[in-house]
Amino acid sequence: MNTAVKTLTLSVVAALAVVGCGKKEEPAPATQAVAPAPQEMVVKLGHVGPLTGGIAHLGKDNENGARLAVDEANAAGVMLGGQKVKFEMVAEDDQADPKVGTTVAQKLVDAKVAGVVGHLNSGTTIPASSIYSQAGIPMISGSATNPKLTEQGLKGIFRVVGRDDQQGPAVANYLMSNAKPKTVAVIDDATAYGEGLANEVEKTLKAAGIKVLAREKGTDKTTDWKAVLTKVKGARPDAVFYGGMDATGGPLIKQGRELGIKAVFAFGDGACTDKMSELAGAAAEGLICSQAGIPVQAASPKFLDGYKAKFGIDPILYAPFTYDAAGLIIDAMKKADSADPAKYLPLLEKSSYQGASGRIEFDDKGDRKDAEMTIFAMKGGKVEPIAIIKGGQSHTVGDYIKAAGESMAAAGGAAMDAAKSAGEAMKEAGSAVKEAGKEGVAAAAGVVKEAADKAKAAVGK
Ligand code: ABU
Repeated sequence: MNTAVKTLTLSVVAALAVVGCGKKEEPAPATQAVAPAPQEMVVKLGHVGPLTGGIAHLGKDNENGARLAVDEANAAGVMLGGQKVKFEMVAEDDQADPKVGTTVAQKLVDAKVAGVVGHLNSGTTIPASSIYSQAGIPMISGSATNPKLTEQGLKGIFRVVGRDDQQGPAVANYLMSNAKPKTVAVIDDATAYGEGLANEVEKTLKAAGIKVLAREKGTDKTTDWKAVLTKVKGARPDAVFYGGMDATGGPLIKQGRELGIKAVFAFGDGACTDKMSELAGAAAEGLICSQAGIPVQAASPKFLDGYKAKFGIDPILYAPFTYDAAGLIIDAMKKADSADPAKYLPLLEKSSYQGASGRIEFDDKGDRKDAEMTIFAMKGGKVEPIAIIKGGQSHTVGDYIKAAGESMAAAGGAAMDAAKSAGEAMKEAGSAVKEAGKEGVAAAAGVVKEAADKAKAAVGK
C-alpha cells in the first residue's frame, strides 16, 4: 500500500474510532510517562566496485551514484512496516579481481545486506552473482555487460545497462559505416568483458565480410603494448578495436600513434571516458567508442544536479545506472512495505521505474528491456556522444534528450492527476466519516473502503 493510501486509511480508522466511541478521549494525566519514540530500522545496502587500482575512478563513480540514491531516500524519509528506515550503505572494494570479488560478496552476505548494487566488472560480477543468488539477496549491476551474467538462470540477478551482444554489433556497425575498413585488428585484455566484447565485434565484422587479423592479447594491467602494436602495425590494418578498460586503452592508443599506426581506433564502454585523453593526450583525438546505455549527459537533470551538488564533480560513466540500481531496490522495498528480500524481490522483478537513465523494466532474465546504445567520438579531449540507438532507431543526442524530457513531463502530469484524484477521494472519505456520526459506523466503513480503493487506484496509476 502506498503512503498516500496508508495515510488515508490510518486517518479514517482513527476518525472511526472517535465516532464509534461517541466521546472524546480524556487528556492524559500529567504524571503519565511519555512513550519513547520508535527506533529507526537500519537497512543495509551493499555497493561493490574497484576502489583501488587502475579503474578506481570508475569504481568511485559507481559508488557515488548508489550513495546519492541512498542519501536522497534517507532525506525524503522512508517507512517500512510502520517503522522509519535508515538506509546504510556498506561499500566494498573488489579491486576488479574475480577472487577478491567473491570474498567481498560473501562478506556482504554475512553482513546481512538487503540488496547489492554492483559489481562494476563482468569478471567480478559473474562469480559473485551466484553467492548473492544463493543467499537470496538481489543484486543489480550498473555496468557489467557480459551476457553470461544474466544467462546463468540465477534468481534475483539484474543489470540496468545493455549487453555486449548488443554493444559489439552497435560499435562494429558504426565503425564499418564510418571508417569503411577492409582489415581490422582486434585486441583484448583477457577479461570476461574485454574478450567477450572483442568476440562480438569480431563476429559482426566477419559476418559483413571484413578481414579480421589474428587476435592479440594483453591483460587488464598491461600498460606496455609495444610488442603487440608492432605486430599489428606490420599487418597495416585500417582499424583497431580494443576490448578493455580506459586504464589500459589510453596507453594502447598513445603507443599506437607513437609507432605510427594511422588506423582508426575503436573501443567499448570501459574505455569510453575522458580518461583516455588524460592518458593519451592528443593521440586520443578521433577515437570511436560505445556505451551500453545512454550517455551521462542525457541522464535526468535531477540526478546530474544532485551528483554535482553532492560530490563537486560531474559523473563519469555508469553513475546514473548505479543510482538507478539503488533506486530500484528502494522502490521495490517501498512497494512491498518490507526490506525482506523474499518480499520485495517479486516487486523488483516487475519494476516499471522511471530512473535517471530512463524507464527501467526487466525481462525474464534480469536484463534491461530495450536498452539504449550510444556511439561517441573523442573531440577536443572529451568523448562526445554522436548517436543514441534505441529500438533499432538512431537518434541525435539533442533529439533524444528532448524526447526524454517530454516523456518525463508527461509522467509528471499523470502523477499530478493521480494525486488530485487521491485528494478528492480523501475528501469524500472525510465526508463519509462525518455522516457516520449520524447514520452509523458500518455504513461509513463501506463508503470509506470504497474511497480508499479509489485513492489507491488513482495513486497506483
Ligand atoms: N561494461 C564494461 C565494464 C564493466 C564490465 O566488465 O562489463
